Amino acid sequence: MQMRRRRRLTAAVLLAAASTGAGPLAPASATPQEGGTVQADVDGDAKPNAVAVREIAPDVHELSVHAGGRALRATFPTGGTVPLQQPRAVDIDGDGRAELLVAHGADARTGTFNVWKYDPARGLVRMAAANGTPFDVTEGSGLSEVHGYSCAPDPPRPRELVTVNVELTSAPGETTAYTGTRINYAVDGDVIRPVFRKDITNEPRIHSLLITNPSSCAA
Ligand SMILES: [Ca+2]
Ligand SMILES: [Ca+2]
Repeated sequence: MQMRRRRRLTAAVLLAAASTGAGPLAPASATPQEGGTVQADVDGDAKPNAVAVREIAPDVHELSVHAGGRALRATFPTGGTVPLQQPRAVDIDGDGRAELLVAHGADARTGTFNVWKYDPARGLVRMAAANGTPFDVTEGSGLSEVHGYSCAPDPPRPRELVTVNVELTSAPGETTAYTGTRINYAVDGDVIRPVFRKDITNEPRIHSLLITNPSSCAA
């Protein structure tokens, strides 16, 4: 399991090194695959903006957003062959402007997403962790691991993104128990910073700390 985690972290580092963020269109493949278009208000004017993801090469996807009278595009590498998914419109800071969760990695049980936002001056911006690497959100569960996200309204504080990432730490034959973290994050410009961390140690799957509700992040 640790090996798997290291591979995932290594992939994230490689992705950060290889990524160019918003950039020119990559050469289109012969048969681009469409991931579907969703509507999200990325600029906060109460009118929907068209948002889409498509595959332009076997390991390159393109995010496109129509906003400010322009069609904005950003390409990004995926961690191998990643099935196309519709982008997810979320509002992780509660400011009325949608951020976009865009899948860039997947395995049998989990999907990994980057967070993008629209900036009127800069176009599409991929949000980063405090160390500058693209911020990842992982979702998916099996017996061996649980990953999820929520948003936590906590007045008077703004809405915060909450992630849960735990792994099975009980031995075979024992009651299943998980260990990992539940972390609250706040948006600070382009950076998603941790503001509260709760360690989870040998808790059952039904423990409230392991429960997430992605729909609570809806834009
Ligand atoms: Ca809009
Ligand atoms: Ca927002």
